[in-house]
Amino acid sequence: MGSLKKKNFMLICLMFLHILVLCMAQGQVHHYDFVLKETNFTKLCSTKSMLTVNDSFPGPVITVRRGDLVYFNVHNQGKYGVTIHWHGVKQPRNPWSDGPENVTQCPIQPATNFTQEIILSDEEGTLWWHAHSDWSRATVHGAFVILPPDGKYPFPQPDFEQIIVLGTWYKGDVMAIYDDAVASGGNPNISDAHTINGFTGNSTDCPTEETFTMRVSYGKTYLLRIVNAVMNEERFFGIANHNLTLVGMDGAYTQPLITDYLMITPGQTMDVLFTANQTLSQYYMLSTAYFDGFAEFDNTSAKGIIEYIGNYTPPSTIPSPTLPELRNATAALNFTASLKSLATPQHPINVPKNITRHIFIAISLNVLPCLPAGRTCKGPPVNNTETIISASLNNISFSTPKIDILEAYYRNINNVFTKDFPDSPELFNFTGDVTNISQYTTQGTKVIMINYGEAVEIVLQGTAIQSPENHPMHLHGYSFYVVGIGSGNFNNFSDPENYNLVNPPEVNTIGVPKSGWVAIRFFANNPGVWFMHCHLERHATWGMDTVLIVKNGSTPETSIRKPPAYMPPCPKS
Ligand SMILES: *[C@@H]1O[C@H](CO)[C@@H](O)[C@H](O)[C@H]1NC(C)=O
Ligand SMILES: *[C@@H]1O[C@H](CO)[C@@H](O)[C@H](O)[C@H]1NC(C)=O
Ligand SMILES: *[C@@H]1O[C@H](CO)[C@@H](O)[C@H](O)[C@H]1NC(C)=O
Ligand SMILES: *[C@@H]1O[C@H](CO)[C@@H](O)[C@H](O)[C@H]1NC(C)=O
Ligand SMILES: *[C@@H]1O[C@H](CO)[C@@H](O)[C@H](O)[C@H]1NC(C)=O
Ligand SMILES: *[C@@H]1O[C@H](CO)[C@@H](O)[C@H](O)[C@H]1NC(C)=O
Ligand SMILES: *[C@@H]1O[C@H](CO)[C@@H](O)[C@H](O)[C@H]1NC(C)=O
Ligand SMILES: *[C@@H]1O[C@H](CO)[C@@H](O)[C@H](O)[C@H]1NC(C)=O
Ligand SMILES: *[C@@H]1O[C@H](CO)[C@@H](O)[C@H](O)[C@H]1NC(C)=O
Ligand SMILES: *[C@@H]1O[C@H](CO)[C@@H](O)[C@H](O)[C@H]1NC(C)=O
Ligand SMILES: *[C@@H]1O[C@H](CO)[C@@H](O)[C@H](O)[C@H]1NC(C)=O
Ligand SMILES: *[C@@H]1O[C@H](CO)[C@@H](O)[C@H](O)[C@H]1NC(C)=O
Ligand SMILES: [Cu+2]
Repeated sequence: MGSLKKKNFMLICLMFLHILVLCMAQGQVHHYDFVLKETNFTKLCSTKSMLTVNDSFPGPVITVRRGDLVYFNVHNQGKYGVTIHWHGVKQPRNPWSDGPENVTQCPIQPATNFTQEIILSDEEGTLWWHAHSDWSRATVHGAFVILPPDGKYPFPQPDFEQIIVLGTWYKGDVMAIYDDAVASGGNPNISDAHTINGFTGNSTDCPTEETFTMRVSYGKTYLLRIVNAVMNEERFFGIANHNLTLVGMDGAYTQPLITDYLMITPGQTMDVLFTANQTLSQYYMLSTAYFDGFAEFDNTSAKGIIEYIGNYTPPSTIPSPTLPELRNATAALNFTASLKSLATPQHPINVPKNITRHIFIAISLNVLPCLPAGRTCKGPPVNNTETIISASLNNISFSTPKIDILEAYYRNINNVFTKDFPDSPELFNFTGDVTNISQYTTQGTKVIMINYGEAVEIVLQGTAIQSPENHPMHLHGYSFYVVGIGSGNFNNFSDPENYNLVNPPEVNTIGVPKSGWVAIRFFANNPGVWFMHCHLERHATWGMDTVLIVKNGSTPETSIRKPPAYMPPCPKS
């Protein structure tokens, strides 16, 4: 699993408002090689070739400690250009290694390699890595575990740990599904199954398929490190007859939350304890879809088995947990609204209280005209006119450029992006009757410019245009505090009065409730070019994305680092 060179290094501290923001770290240096290549896999009794890292699905687990420095040399032995993103790693001053295609780098072309430098700062818990180009992340992803430096958790020490990666399985070639959807302008084909650690579980269609099984000893406590790598639906998750205690999320600790189900969105990670103290037997671990929109979706569940070690007759029917019904937005919001950060002196939080930059972003599904003339499009017809499906933030559907925005920003290359993403949308009754609001959107590569050190609040407002639904919004380069969440339209007067500024959860991805809103806050203390997007892959493809450029501060320590000697080349403009 890669060589480990022990070498101490120091991360420079960034001071802002007398608060240590990106903390001093003294860690080890690790080197790993990732080999991207096509590998044959057989699941659901059908074989396909797919892109993997080192032949594995899910990919290799990387385990390091808080404050370590990790070099990944990504060798592309596949058929097309790819990039890799280190999801939830803040990468202080180092957007060069963040990964999103044509935002911070051009693709790593076949037969080339790119070494990414991953700078861990205050992240502790579970994160993950995944491809960040087209839909390649369906098969290219894995867990990234960041242990406490001294091995001590701020909760009772578990006896064992288990990684749980929730994934999506397509019998077909994911790249072909993506290409077809882009060509037709319609909904992409839905997936065929959901996986737990790569297992689809057996079914009547394919009884030979194996089910993920976790053997447990009576009386022991287990830490599950859950990664939601699913492509297009949020998930409910639970274990029959066992409560779960959420203790961490997105690489930060939470106030312990005892629950019988989780609602975890694509892009989120959750660290959960459970104690094996029930009658010796087998119990299902279950992940079901949570999907509250109008589109067709893959409603298959993924089952794993918790199997007690010992002498007993296996049950004739393995008990399943009772999870909320697939469309239960109330149950989803209840879980998300219950999240709190740990906020102790050992694990402090730093919530901005005096906001200097207010941004309001309306999130919509939309359509665009079916062009050029003569094209056949499979978007929803509007006034009997064919359309292609689109999506937007503040009514701008993000157009991905052909040269990365970071390069264009750093080297002052014109005509790649514009700096005019609006701080607020045109007003309408976002979650009310939208029949008179045009479903058509505009397109552009518009970014949000933010001054270094600004105390930022972004209100993310879901809308009812085309299909009101939950949107897991993810921000690169930062984690943020979710200070408020609710249904309906955000009220600028009454809602801030109910903000949680005491122990709001600190995350990198948050599900904006169906026809609802969330308010997030962070200090703009990490200069760089940072992608922000919905982590439902179809929505990101349709343009539910934008970029935050946090400008340099006044010193070298508050400015973007120099680029590495080698970056994957972009086409000549
Ligand atoms: C991936 O495979 C390469 C070559 O087979 C190997 O050198 C490397 O250590 C592997 N990386 C991981 C993370 O397992
Ligand atoms: C992968 O499977 C295809 C059939 O789906 C087969 O033609 C090919 O030879 C296989 N490749 C390897 C390396 O096994
Ligand atoms: C990796 O890429 C660099 C820069 O293009 C090149 O010099 C080097 O030979 C490559 N190494 C491997 C192992 O492919
Ligand atoms: C799946 O496997 C379980 C045992 O692990 C068995 O009880 C069940 O009958 C199998 N289901 C199907 C549809 O093959
Ligand atoms: C789960 O927690 C609830 C509420 O705290 C409690 O009523 C219930 O008995 C617990 N169930 C188990 C199996 O521990
Ligand atoms: C099982 O463990 C949980 C978590 O520690 C605890 O709340 C519950 O009371 C225990 N149940 C039994 C039957 O011991
Ligand atoms: C949705 O979940 C809530 C809270 O868990 C529950 O009270 C309600 O009955 C559920 N609604 C449906 C339609 O299942
Ligand atoms: C979630 O639902 C439980 C049980 O109905 C309730 O006690 C709790 O207040 C709700 N929490 C939130 C944040 O809505
Ligand atoms: C809030 O920030 C503004 C702008 O930096 C500053 O002028 C003001 O004094 C601050 N207010 C408080 C209460 O800190
Ligand atoms: C649909 O047609 C009606 C009647 O001609 C018109 O008023 C409306 O603006 C059209 N809507 C769109 C979105 O083009
Ligand atoms: C990103 O840019 C490359 C050229 O570097 C281009 O081939 C590719 O299509 C672009 N990706 C997207 C999603 O537009
Ligand atoms: C917005 O729409 C909702 C739902 O139809 C309605 O209850 C509310 O009164 C509307 N708000 C305004 C300001 O029109
Ligand atoms: Cu979305």
